[in-house]
Amino acid sequence: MTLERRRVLKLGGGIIATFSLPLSVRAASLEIIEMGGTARGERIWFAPHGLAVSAGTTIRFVNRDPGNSHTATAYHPELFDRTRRIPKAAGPWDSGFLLPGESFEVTLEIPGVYDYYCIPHEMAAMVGRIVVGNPSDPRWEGSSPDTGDVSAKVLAALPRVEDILAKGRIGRGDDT
Ligand SMILES: [Cu+2]
Repeated sequence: MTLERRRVLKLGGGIIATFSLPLSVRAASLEIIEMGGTARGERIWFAPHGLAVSAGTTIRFVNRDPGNSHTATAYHPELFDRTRRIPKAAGPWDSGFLLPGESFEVTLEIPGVYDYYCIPHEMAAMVGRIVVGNPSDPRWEGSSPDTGDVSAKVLAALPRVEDILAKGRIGRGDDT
C-alpha cells in the first residue's frame, strides 16, 4: 500500500471528515477488484469483496479467473428487476459477461453503500460491497434494509459497513 493510498483512505474513512479537497486537485484514484476462482470452479469470489473508497473513485473489475466468465452487476430495478441496493441517486451498472482477462470500469460519485453480484454465481454468494465516503457525507445512503430479494447466504456474505470502513478492504480471495 502506498502512502498516497493511505492518505486517500484516511479521507474516505472520515478521519478528516470535515475537510475535502476541491475537485481540481483531488488525485484521481483507481481501485481494482479481481474476480477469481479455483481451477475447477468449486469456489469463486470478488477480491476484495468489501472495499472502502472516496467519492469519485473508479473501480476496475478484472476477471483473473482462467476458467470462468463473471459479471459485476449492481442490485437495481433497471437490471433484471432486482431490489435496489445502491444509493438512489447512483446509476445502475452492469459489466456484462467478462471473459478471462477482460475488465470493466465504473466511477462511483454518490456517497453510500453499493452491493453488487455476479449473475451466474450469485447463488454461490459471489457478491461484494463497496462503501463510498462515510456516513457523515451529505446525501449518504446506508445499506439496503431489504432482506427479501437476496438469499440469507448472500446477506451473510456481504461485509458489515462498519467493518469495511474500519479495515478499508476485506477479503483477498481464497480465504473468504
Ligand atoms: Cu461469477
